[in-house]
Amino acid sequence: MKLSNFYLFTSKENPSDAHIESHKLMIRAGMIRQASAGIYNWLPFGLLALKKIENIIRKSHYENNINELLMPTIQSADIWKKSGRYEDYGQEMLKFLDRNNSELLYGPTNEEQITDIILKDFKSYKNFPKILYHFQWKFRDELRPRFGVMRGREFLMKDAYSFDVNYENAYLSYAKMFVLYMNIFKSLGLKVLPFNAETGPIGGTLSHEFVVESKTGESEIFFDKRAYDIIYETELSDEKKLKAILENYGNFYCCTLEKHKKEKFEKLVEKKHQIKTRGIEVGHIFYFGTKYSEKLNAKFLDKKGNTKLIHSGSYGIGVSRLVGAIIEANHDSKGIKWPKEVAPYQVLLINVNVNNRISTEFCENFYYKNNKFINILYDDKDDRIGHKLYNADLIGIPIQVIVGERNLLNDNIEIKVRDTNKTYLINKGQLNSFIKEFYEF
Ligand code: 5CA
Repeated sequence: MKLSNFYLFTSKENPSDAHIESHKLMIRAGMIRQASAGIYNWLPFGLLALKKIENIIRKSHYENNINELLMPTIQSADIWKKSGRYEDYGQEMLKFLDRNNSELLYGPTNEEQITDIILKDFKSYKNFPKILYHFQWKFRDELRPRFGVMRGREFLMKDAYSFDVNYENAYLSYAKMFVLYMNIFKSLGLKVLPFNAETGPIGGTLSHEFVVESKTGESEIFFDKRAYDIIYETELSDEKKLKAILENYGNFYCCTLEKHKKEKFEKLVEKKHQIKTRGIEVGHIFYFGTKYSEKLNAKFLDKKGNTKLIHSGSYGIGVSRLVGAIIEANHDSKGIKWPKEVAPYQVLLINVNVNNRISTEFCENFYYKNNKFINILYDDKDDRIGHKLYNADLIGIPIQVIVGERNLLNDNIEIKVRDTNKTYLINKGQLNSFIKEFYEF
């Protein structure tokens, strides 16, 4: 993309209503703009980041035989009345009538909707196990929407739902999603810990929250820092290992405020390993057994021909919140530092002076030759170099390639790696291999 074509409007001013760095930077880097309280327009740069994250998540589901579908944003009140949550969910649910006076709602989550889909299809134990998921915008009329996309009223969630014939198998699906989610967060370049958590309005008996440490996070967390040493990588088909990971993880104290017991924490965890801090919840998973299948009558025939209730769990990732969380964990005073895994562009090619024939010729040539293979944002605008470099640090593309006549006359090019803020002068012939090495492709 040429910057002259890109719809990118950055700003130097810190928005007065933004209190955390990720919110300020998302506004200043032209990623989002508020439409109304807790509701945002995703401008092209923001949307690129969101889609990048979405696609990384999608890929790992695809590789593990997990089905993507798409349920609507608008749901019928009928299924929520059956589950009992139409009243229980409270004021966070946005309810309205259509022209025929049918009661509708903007989905805050999808346990009822997905159960209503699968109960028409699952007949026999042979149909199990299955996991389905979608990416969909949710609406929750939060009392205090704040921190930009961190706590929005409208937000993008990736929610998955598992279906099994009994507790043992459902536990396995839960362990599979637990490990899958830890792997996904790692591939997004994020350091995440799972915490024992309350089940809240979703219900159920088993639940974990996935949290990124951050002083500005909304959750209070208490944990044994050795929990970071657990390795979660395993084949998701290896049932024994999956269960072992979930159980082994339980060896370390990791609790959110709701589950935290001060005496237990101090007794079980040596002082030097104790961490009390705050964090951002980027995912939350639940095992709720037959809670919804009972209410909505979702059954199947077992091997002996007996009618049984389906066992389920649900697994959410806050996709739009992740954009904020990634920036919260990766920035400095100048701007964003995208981890290479999720960067909306891989390279920012900066033409120091667009009126200079030598630098322009090099840039155009490099851009047209490589744009198909490397994701390049090409700053071809007629701006002062100071302004270009200021913007480059603000939008945080991992590699800045700075092309000016003076260096080119010595066959050199300047590169700045945004993560370390280190600059390198390299021979122009080595540019491609520098980029390839950096991204390991
Ligand atoms: N149905 C279950 C799991 S699929 C569910 O709704 N879980 S949840 O309520 O915990 O939400 C899942 C994730 O969505 C949270 O971990 C969080 O990352 C994100 N999320 C929840 N509320 C908001 C919000 N108001 N703004 C942004 N993200 C949110």
